[in-house]
Amino acid sequence: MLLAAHLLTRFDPHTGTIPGVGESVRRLSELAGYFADEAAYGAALSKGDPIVYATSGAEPAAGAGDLHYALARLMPGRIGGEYYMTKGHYHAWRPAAEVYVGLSGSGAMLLEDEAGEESSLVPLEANSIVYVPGATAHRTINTGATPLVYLGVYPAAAGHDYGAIATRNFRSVVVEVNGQPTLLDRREYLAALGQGAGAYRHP
Ligand code: PAN
Ligand code: ZN
Repeated sequence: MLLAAHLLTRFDPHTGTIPGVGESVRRLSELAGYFADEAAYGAALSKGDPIVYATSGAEPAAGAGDLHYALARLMPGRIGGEYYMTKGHYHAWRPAAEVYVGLSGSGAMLLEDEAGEESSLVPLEANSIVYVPGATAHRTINTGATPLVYLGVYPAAAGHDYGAIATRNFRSVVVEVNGQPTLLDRREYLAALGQGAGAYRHP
């Protein structure tokens, strides 16, 4: 049955908001343990608890062939050298892929396979589409000076598994080096920060 109310959604591509739909907000305090530089994280939090990102989801239907989608607005900023980013996750149903469409701002997606052997940094900005294959951990990073706004579309059955990333994080970090977004091995970055490999929780 076609339910007209579910067929059309208008949104603001500069704010990533859907008029009349509430946002789910992630503040800096909810990202404890995600940023590599613990001293910089503590210092930033002592000054305030800003919104790092906000999402507005739509779940029109939940049948086997249905799709869900979410708009997100990721704010610009850094913790130490590391750019503001999302928590990142696998889909609970591992085969579920996702399509990301960049709407405004500029950033990148950090993608990692589950075996922990491959990391890719793929640009995400207006007029770009990133395909996230199944069984791939995905995190969005804002490398620009304005909010990064994007749309993600995924199977209704995907589900979100945050546990693996919350426990061991991504193997790579994206940090600003000489003004450029740079993909570095987490272990090496932690060593350079003087935090040692003890703070690196990937097996
Ligand atoms: C996106 C993400 C969004 C927020 O809609 O949910 O970027 O990131 P986290 O969920 O990692 O906090 C998506 O990938 N949905 O599947
Ligand atoms: Zn996802």
